[in-house]
Amino acid sequence: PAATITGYPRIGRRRELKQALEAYWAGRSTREELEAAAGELQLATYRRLVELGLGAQDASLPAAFPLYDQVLDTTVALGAVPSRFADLAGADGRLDLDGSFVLARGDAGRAPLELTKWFDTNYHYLVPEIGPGTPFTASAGRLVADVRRAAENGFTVRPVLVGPVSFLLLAKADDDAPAGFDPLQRLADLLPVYAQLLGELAAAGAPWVQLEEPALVADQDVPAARLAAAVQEAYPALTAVPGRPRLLVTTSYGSPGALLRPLARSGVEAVHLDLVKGAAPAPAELALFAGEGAPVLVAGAVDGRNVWRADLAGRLGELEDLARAGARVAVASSTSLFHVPHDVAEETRLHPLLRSWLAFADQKVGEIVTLARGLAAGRGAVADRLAEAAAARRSREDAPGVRDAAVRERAASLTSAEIGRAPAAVRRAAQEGRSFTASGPLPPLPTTTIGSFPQTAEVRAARARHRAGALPDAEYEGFLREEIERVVRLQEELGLDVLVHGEPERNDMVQYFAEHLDGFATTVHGWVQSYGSRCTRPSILWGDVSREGPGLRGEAFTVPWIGHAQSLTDRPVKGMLTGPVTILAWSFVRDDQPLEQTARQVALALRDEVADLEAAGIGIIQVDEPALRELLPLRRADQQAYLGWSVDAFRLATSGVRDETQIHTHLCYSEFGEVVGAIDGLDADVTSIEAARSRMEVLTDLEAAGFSRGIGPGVWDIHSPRVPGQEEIEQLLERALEHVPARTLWVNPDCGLKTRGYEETKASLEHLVAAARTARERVAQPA
Ligand code: THG
Ligand code: ZN
Repeated sequence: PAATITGYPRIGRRRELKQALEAYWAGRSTREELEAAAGELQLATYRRLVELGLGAQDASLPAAFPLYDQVLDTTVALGAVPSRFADLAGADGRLDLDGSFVLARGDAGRAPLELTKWFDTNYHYLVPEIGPGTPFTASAGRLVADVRRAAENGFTVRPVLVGPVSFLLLAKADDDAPAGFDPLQRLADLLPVYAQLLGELAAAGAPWVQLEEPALVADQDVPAARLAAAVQEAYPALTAVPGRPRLLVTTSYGSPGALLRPLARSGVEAVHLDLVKGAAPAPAELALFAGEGAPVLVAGAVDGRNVWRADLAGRLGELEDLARAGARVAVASSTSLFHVPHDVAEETRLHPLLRSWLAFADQKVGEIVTLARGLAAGRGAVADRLAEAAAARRSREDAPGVRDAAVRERAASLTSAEIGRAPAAVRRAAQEGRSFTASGPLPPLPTTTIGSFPQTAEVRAARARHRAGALPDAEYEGFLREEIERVVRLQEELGLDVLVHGEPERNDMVQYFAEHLDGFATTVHGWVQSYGSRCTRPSILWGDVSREGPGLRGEAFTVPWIGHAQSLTDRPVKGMLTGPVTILAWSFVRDDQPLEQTARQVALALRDEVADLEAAGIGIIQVDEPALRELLPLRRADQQAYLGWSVDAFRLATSGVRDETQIHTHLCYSEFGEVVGAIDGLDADVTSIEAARSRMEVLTDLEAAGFSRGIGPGVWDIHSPRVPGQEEIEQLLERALEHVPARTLWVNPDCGLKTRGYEETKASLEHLVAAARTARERVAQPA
């Protein structure tokens, strides 16, 4: 195909897949109804893509419709059933749809597969668990059914699987595996299963199959030579399969570097490169795509991860260069388009000028088709499209708000004094024993929560009614104030030491900030899958950021809620903000300046909010950075620079306060080991982290790094509805005290309580407070 995409949003323009899945899980629909809804969504997608210009019969349509997750689907297709789920497999060793949902969601006795971030994105995949004895059984049923359904409706499609090398690199060793086992050791066992799948797909009428190998663009724990050997083992073996379909191997999210050569020389018919995140191929790499028998270079020229219209003329120039060097070139998206929403035409409430700058999935397909036509038929054939795209980009350059002189001046005139606080020890002396409020100083091992309290159906309904105009501002505000009061009283009853207001006014920890800062826009239908049926609506950061925009007047927007909570109680209420890096990570960010510069602007706006909270008498302020690890570059060589600016942005946001004001931060979803130095560099007085599930293992890393600030390792895993017992929490605290001195240990859950119910929240927090009291008595005993 001359034009293709490597994937498309699966959730549906109106989140039809989410509704169908959740109805099925809730027992409100049958499996047949779920399958019918999913099948209809597939056909609607093909029809739409053909309408947008992709070929109906040349295998340019990817058949990539996982109901939950693409890695899970490959796990199922390979019959790689983890040992702890072995009973779910049929006599033929295969998992059916319900079995796959148990892997995804767990059941009464079993935790689901672990969810982990997919490369440097906000998508989470289900981690395969592979041991020396994990069975592999080709299970092509769903893939074949998808190919046939498409064919019956006139579409020749290209099935998609995670490729064998990435599948094993994305997996973890299962619980039964011996120490030192690494899933890549199973490559030779896996290849015959892929071979069989390829054969069955060819027989079903698929002329091409897409194998995704994104793990090749990231530095791995596995040595580079071993990776190269794995590629050299896998792909020649697959291309030797008789009667196989043609193979397209994709390498999204970066550059495969030295692994490109063995891949391109393996006999596969096409290799996809990400030309947005990755570098343009060097001449020696380009040569791999020239001449008899060379693969097609599927050029990922249109950004699959961001929402800006492409510079079509510039991109076409690059494609022409590739073709001139002798490569056979097809045009594609840089990654699957499932990282962006369906269609910008749905966003009728966006400012028309901003809307004219944007391309969501459907617009991007149009761009790809235009580039392919321009490449084949010459620029003249697409001159009007190129001109339109150029005009949109020019209008962005000098539109009001994109560059704000005051914001730029402020960011440019920053001095290093503005990102530093007094030494941590000086601050600790000022904070220890301080009476933050009339209730007196904090006890040792103070208890607190991460910030959000359960978002009940009532809270969500009130927000929805307010948004729809059915609940007047004053009534909505009154409702929120009552909700805050309820949450404050509950925390007082539970005996927590540092309270929170519970965040009932916030829909999402980023979107809420985007709605209150200048330079951001939010969407109505711009849902993007985060995991399974869960979605977020990333905000669009399009201009210079400040609190000073029209309608904002520079006013603090969190102080009214947090200040209200503080007015209700003698105990200290912790102010809650989302940090600059997380705001960037979970938004679509402008692409016309370095991320570092955008981070600084967001940090300055937050710095103003921090100052206002402090001035309003809030003595403890938490700035969350759960996504700090997420943006960590996939190549080690790039990581230091990122950690430098991201840590600076956090410090810029938080360092404007007095010594006695205590700054907290919260991190989660992380393999902390890689960013321990950065956690220390944030220079927060207290850091709460996810730790319950790993039974405090992360403390070993922090201890080894010499971390000496306040630390709150989570003692309640809030990702599960299970209520931890008091004794269990006491044991976790005892373990924590082996690594952390009592004077710096805090007691808190793993994460916010937004997704929990009140019943388990009350019970768990009762146990947490009681366990902290017991531990406190123990550490108070003179040694
Ligand atoms: N906000 C944003 N990104 C995130 C998280 C977040 N990324 C990481 C992590 N948290 C992802 N987790 C979730 C958890 C729950 C939901 C989405 C992502 C969720 N979404 C609702 C749904 O799909 O039904 C919609 C929420 C809404 O109405 O706004 O439950 O916290 N940005
Ligand atoms: Zn968290």
